[in-house]
Amino acid sequence: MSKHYLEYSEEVSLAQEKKIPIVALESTILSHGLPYPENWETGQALESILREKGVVPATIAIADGKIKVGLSSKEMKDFCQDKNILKVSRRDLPCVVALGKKGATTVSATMICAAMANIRVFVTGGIGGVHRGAEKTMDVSADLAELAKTPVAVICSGAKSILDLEKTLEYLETQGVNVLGYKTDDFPAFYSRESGRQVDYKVETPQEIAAIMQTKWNLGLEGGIVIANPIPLSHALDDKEMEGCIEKAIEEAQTHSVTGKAITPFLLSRLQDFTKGRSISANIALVKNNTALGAEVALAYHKAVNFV
Ligand code: PSU
Ligand code: MN
Repeated sequence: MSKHYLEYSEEVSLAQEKKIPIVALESTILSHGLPYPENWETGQALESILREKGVVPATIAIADGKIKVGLSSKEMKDFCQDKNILKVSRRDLPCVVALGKKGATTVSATMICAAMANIRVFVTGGIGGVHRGAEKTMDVSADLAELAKTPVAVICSGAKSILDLEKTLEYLETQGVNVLGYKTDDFPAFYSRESGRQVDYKVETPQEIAAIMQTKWNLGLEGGIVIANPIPLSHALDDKEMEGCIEKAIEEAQTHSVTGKAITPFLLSRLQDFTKGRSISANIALVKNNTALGAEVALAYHKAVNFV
């Protein structure tokens, strides 16, 4: 049934036919996470990184009543320039598709769409999580519940410390979501390589990651896997400075009563302002680095499941 709603790009269709590994990319990071033209340049650069490694990119977004799996460069540019794109998480998905609106998929919605298209590897910057003060607001990203049930490996640089990382990791543990550190024991905090909190297992190679994916799903265990890949050292930002910016941004959000799905984009954009764009170059560097790892993981997983 879900096939009816999916529209594949030519490149993705061909890859499916020829059994070429495909990696999913999200569109909220483009529409709500980065300004134009950096979002457009980054979106294109990520796709090139994958193609150079022999992997086909599938940037996922909603338009014309369809879930687009793979965007043409014209479609991607349109998404990057349009200021009125809706942010689509799990619950928004049926509404935005049925009403024919344009939507950018978050981690949760991208995982759902990737799984429908039988894509098992998805690359992004950071996942959503349990927000600071969640004991009062109950603000817990839908990304976490999705990771508990949808079988996609999400390659990211951990989560930003705009969130309560300790509670985020507790939630993932309760829900049986694997949190793997790529060449690290420490869960990365997006702009910094370490959060001071431990990952579940340290992994050293894309082959180890692929083996865990294959084993988990062969065992019939539902849900996803977080693969946390630290930001390259040369781009890491200063922890103390970022904490100051984050506290200021959260305070502003409270003053302006920003809540619900608006809060994460609000905090991201304030961090861009406070760091005079340095948060943007960090973000771009880490997502490129994650994309290169994603390609390796997709190739290794493809080999593992096809015994090649
Ligand atoms: N965190 C980031 N960058 C992002 C997001 C989160 O560092 O772009 C986006 C992702 O699309 C993520 C979503 O899935 O925000 C989470 O939103 P919320 O906190 O409303 O669940
Ligand atoms: Mn929320």
